[in-house]
Amino acid sequence: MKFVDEAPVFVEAGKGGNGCMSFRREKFIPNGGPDGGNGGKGGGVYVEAENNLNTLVDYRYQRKFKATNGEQGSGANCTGKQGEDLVLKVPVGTTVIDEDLEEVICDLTCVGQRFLLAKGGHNGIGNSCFKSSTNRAPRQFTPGKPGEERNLRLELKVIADVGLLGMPNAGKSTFIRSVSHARPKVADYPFTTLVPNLGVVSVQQHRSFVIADIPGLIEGAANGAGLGIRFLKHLSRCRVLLHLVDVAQHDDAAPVAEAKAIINELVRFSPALARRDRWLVLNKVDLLPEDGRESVCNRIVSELGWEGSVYRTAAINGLGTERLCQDIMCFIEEKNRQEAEDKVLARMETEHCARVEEEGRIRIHEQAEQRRLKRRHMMNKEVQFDESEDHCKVEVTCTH
Ligand SMILES: Nc1nc2c(ncn2[C@@H]2O[C@H](COP(=O)(O)OP(=O)(O)OP(=O)(O)O)[C@@H](O)[C@H]2O)c(=O)[nH]1
Ligand SMILES: [Mg+2]
Repeated sequence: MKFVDEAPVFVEAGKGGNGCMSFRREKFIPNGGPDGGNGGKGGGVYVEAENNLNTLVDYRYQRKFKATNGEQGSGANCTGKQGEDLVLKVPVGTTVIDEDLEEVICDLTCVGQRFLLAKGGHNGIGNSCFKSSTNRAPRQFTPGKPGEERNLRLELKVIADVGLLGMPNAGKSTFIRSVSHARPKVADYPFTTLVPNLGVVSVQQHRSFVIADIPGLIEGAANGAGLGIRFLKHLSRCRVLLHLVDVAQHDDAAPVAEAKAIINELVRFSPALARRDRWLVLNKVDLLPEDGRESVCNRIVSELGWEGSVYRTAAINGLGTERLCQDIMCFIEEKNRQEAEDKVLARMETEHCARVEEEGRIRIHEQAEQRRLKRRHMMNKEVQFDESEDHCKVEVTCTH
């Protein structure tokens, strides 16, 4: 199935049904009086988080969603039928943004959460509601009101506790395969992974966390190189990031240079994301000679000036991965405990996530804008080129 993590949609709630103007007309009942019923309310548009959805692929082709209108009221004081609500089912982790106001409307973080996106129009009032002692035969009635309309953008962020970060071929997918039951493709060429993959790591019974493998980053990703930086948004809610570095490369300087490039891209994407807890994972140590392993790893750490946690792993055979997973589990549990006890901390964490998302959104938007300008520039160039070709042809025909 195609992984779609962004979709623009247009939602329109149903219009309220008109009120009815009618008078009771029956044999032997003179002056039956007004009996026009009210219209039905228009249906609203809701969004709801569903458990067994993983992508926004359902919103890729259908972009317009309209709830049904309320029906018109009728005689004999009959109220029109209400419009049916429309519920857009989305995966957990979806954020709904108002495109026109650039405002987050809601964030669906658990199954079953539901939000109203567009309110159905009010129903019109029938003439029987206007009767009074002084107005016994009212001819007034009101029309139904139109439903709300909104231009929205659905954005999905996979919900994971741990995010993998690194250059293509660093061994991210191999790592997730070795610690979970996820089976992303692994190959020795760059950009094997094109969409995020999730895996559940079970450390013990009832102790597990979710890990996300995202496509590799390269230098210049913030300017659109490789697959760009848009997948970094999936790391915005992770508790900890694992920065995987391939330590066994032909060029001794490459691991440090690549790690610096990744940090640079991370900062350019979102300084708040760069401040998240990040652990350095020196992968592929099995390819280093056993006696020189320690010194190579130490050199990389010191050249990077890394002060946080460092792990040495060989994802291909599971060397060092178990201890790393144990430490991650303890770290996540400790963070959860602290946040449960300290509400201020929990609020700061939520605000931090929101900041990462906001910064990321701005960056992705800028990148999309740059791409659009570039494309327009190229098209203009092509048109100019075509025109100059036509001139040449004309000149040739003239000389003949
Ligand atoms: N020897 C050795 N090879 C590894 C290790 N980890 C990964 N590899 C190999 O490195 C290559 C790339 O691994 P992947 O897991 O696809 O790398 P990735 O980071 O997911 O790459 P992209 O999906 O392209 O971003 C594969 O040929 C793996 O077999 C390791 O610990 N030791
Ligand atoms: Mg991969």
